[in-house]
Order: sequence, then structure tokens, then C-alpha cells
Amino acid sequence: MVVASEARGTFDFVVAANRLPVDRVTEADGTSRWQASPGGLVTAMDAVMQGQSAAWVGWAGDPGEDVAPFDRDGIRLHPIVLTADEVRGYYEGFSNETLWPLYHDVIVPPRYRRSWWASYQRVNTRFAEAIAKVAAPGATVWIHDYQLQLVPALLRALRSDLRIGWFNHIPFPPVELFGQLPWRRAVLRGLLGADFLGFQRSNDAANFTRACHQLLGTSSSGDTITWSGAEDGLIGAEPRRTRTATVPISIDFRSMDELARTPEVRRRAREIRASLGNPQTVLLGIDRLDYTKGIRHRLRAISELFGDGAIAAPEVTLLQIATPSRERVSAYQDLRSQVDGQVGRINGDHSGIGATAVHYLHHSYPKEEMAALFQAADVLLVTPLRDGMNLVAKEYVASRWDGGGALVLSEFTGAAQELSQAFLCNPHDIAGLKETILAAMREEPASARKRMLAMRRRVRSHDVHAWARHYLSALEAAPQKPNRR
Ligand code: GDG
Repeated sequence: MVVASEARGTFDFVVAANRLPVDRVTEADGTSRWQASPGGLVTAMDAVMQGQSAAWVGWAGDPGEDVAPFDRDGIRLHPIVLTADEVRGYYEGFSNETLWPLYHDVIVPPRYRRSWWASYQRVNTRFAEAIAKVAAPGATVWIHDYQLQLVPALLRALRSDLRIGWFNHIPFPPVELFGQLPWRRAVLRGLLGADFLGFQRSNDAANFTRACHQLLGTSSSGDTITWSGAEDGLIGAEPRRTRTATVPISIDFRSMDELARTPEVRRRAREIRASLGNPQTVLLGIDRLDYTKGIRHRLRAISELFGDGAIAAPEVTLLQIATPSRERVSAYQDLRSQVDGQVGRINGDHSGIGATAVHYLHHSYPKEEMAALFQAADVLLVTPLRDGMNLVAKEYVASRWDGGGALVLSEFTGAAQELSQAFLCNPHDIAGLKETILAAMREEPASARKRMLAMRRRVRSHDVHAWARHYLSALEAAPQKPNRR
């Protein structure tokens, strides 16, 4: 399909993500309104979109809801409508039950269903058509994440005048795993429609380049992949070049730091410790309840530490916040019962009256409460089995303006590449994980402070605004490397 030039839009910068940056909230009286959804991506995009003629294309979050485009804070929001079947097929099915586990080291088995793939293709096409309609001639388009991997090529077919970038928030798996996907070539071809592909870690970019080489026969020089299409039977197709690079995402350091310094947050942090009985050591975990986050491995290590007598309540307690997530997907329901069971067993075996071993909360909290929890914790446990980046680790560091606290961080997170002063661990090695937790608890305050300050310097200088600027300059320059600034 060719979009006639008069059908082209007027927006010079277009962001496309699975979700719009707003959620629909229904009030008690039945009326509804849009509320900004919190999150780093929204903050980062907001900073780069302000002052530009910008649009955001994404799903409004409810099935079947046909909402006309609307303006908010100077940005045009363009809702994509999904039917209930598409929510099941494209979103819960292909995105969350096929791609998510496949891209996270098959921690649970991915499910390959042809009807979900058909739905994914259909919805990706709808996104590409919507972007083609709103983007001005020569506009820059930034597509986000694994839900939209076919959009770059679909969009290029409609609008070859656009500058197209994609960023992967999650890992890109080694070809030995990626190769399981029945539609692996179509996904790679979809991504190669972009001028620039950004990844969290250099290994993710390398995995992608290897997959293209092995499965499509592309060639590459440095970080640029060349694909003539002839390898794929596309006779006469123009060779295309796509550049890949590592652009690790970050957080809004300043706003987290400022929030954590407010008297309200500091008071609340003291209150949290007091309501836990002022223990010597508060261990904290905050994660979406997701099997990638290593919550079961963490609880296993904690359970053994209590069992060994290395730690005891009430002097030491674990506060585990698990934010509800993807509750309609069966692997997440299974995880919830496993975690519920583990916590129950630990508390049954190791708690006493007024001495709770594990405080487990299955809720989500406002940002202020998160900052207070970070302030209240002596050790944050971040133990994913695989995680693209892990922003919680960076938020903890940004909250510790006092230089206090220690971070236990899995080697299998993107954050571990940057936060080398953390107590790094392999969560599969339960004995090693136990030792690392004890080492973090027992670290001398002066050297713990040195580690924390070094991590703060890193996150402060590599914040989410720097990330967005870096990404956009690479996209503008692609397929060349951007000039050093
Ligand atoms: C994906 C990748 C990558 C969590 N609970 C609450 C809450 N949160 C916020 C955290 C943090 C965010 O959600 C979670 O980000 P993570 O990075 O830890 O993990 P994913 O959700 O899996 O994100 C990941 C990320 O994309 C960005 O590229 O780092 O690797 O998997 O900001 O603070 N926020 C509030 N209440 C909660 O209860 N307010």
C-alpha cells in the first residue's frame, strides 16, 4: 500500500510503543479520565518530545475501545484499537507467552501458536499504518520494544522517507534459542527495516547480528549490517544497511534523588523501619511478580540463611514487594502460588510472635513510598535470572543520597555492566548468593559508602535524558556512527 502524500501527517517526531503514556481511570461516578502512567520511558520521551511537533502511537489499554486521537501536554496521542481476541493473541499470547520467555533464556517454555502469530502480524500492521498516517515527510520515528518488531519493515514499505529507529528494552537471545521461533526470519526482516537498532547490552546487539548472519545470510562490518534481500530471494532489491549499538536505558536520577531527600520520604522511611520493629538489617526486594526476576531463588537463599542460623528475625527481616503483573497468563499464576507457598513456609519455620522473617506484599505503591522503602533498606536484593536492564537497581542507587545501603545485583541484568561496585551474584548458585547477601550485610560502612557513591556517579552522569539524547543522535546519524559530542 502506498500512502498518498496528502494523507501524510504533520508530526516530525513519532514514538510508537505498545501502550500510550496514559491510562484510562474510571471514577466512582462512572466517568472516566486519562491519567499519566508513571515510568521512566514516559519521562524520557516527554523531555525529548516537548517543543517538537510530536505524536505517540500506542494501545489505550482496554479491548475494543475506539478512541479518537487527542492532545495532551502538547503531544498528539494516537490510540490503536485492539479487539479482545487481539489482546489475547498479539499481547498476552505472542508478546508475553512466546517472545517474553524466548528472549529471557526460556526460563519457562515459550508457546508457539500460529493464531497468535497471525494476530501479532495484524496488530503490527495496524501500528505501521497509523504511524505512516501521522508522520510528516522525513520525520523521525522511534519504535519501542519486542511487541513491535515487525513495524520497522512494514513502515518502511509504506514510507521510505522516514528515519526509523527501534529500541529493545529486553534482552535479545542467542541464536541457539532465537532459532526456535517458527517465524524467526520474518522477525529479523521486520527489524532490519530500521535505520538504527538500539540494545541494552553489547551481547544483545551481537546476538542479533549473529542471528541475521546465520538465518538471513547478511554481512556485517563493525556494527553495521548489510542486507541485499537477494539472500532472501528478493531479486533486485536495494541493499539496505542497518546500524546496531548499545544504548543502555537509565532513570531520571535527579527527580529520584530529590524525592528521596524530601522530609516526607525521610519521615516515612523511619516509620517503615519502626513498624518492622527497628531491625538491625532490613533486606528489600521490589519486583514485578515475574519469573525472570529470580524471586524464588532469592527466597530459597533467604530461607537457608534463616535455617542455618546465619540470620534471625527480628534482627534481620526481608521485605518483599511483588507488584501484580500479567495475572491472566498461567505461568504468572503458577509463580504466584509458588512464591506464596515459599513465603508461608519460611514464616512458618522461622518467624516468631513479633519477629516476622519475611514481610510479603503483593501490591503496587506510589513513587514516594518506593523512595521511602529504598531509604529504609540496608540491602536491596536484585536477583533476576535474566533482565534487559533492571531500573529498580538504579532507582535504589539514586535514592541513597546519604551514601547508605548496599546493592546485591545479579550478573544477568543489564545494570550489572554499569554498576560493577555492586555485590554481584549468580542467582543460580544458592551457596554463592547466600555468601554475597551476608557480605553485603557485613560490609564496613566506609567501604559500602565508597561503592554507593561510585554507583551514584555513574547513574547521575548516565541518566535517562542522556540515554534519549544518545539514542536520537545515533538514529539521526545512522547508518554512520554519530559524531562524538
Ligand atoms: C523492562 C525490562 C528494563 C515496580 N513496582 C512498582 C513500580 N515499579 C517500577 C519500578 C521501575 C519499573 O517499574 C520496573 O522496571 P524494571 O527495569 O525493574 O523491570 P521491567 O518492568 O521488567 O522493565 C527491564 C525496563 O523495561 C526498561 O527498559 O530495565 O529489564 O524487563 O521503574 O520502579 N513503580 C511504582 N510502584 C510499584 O509498586 N510506582
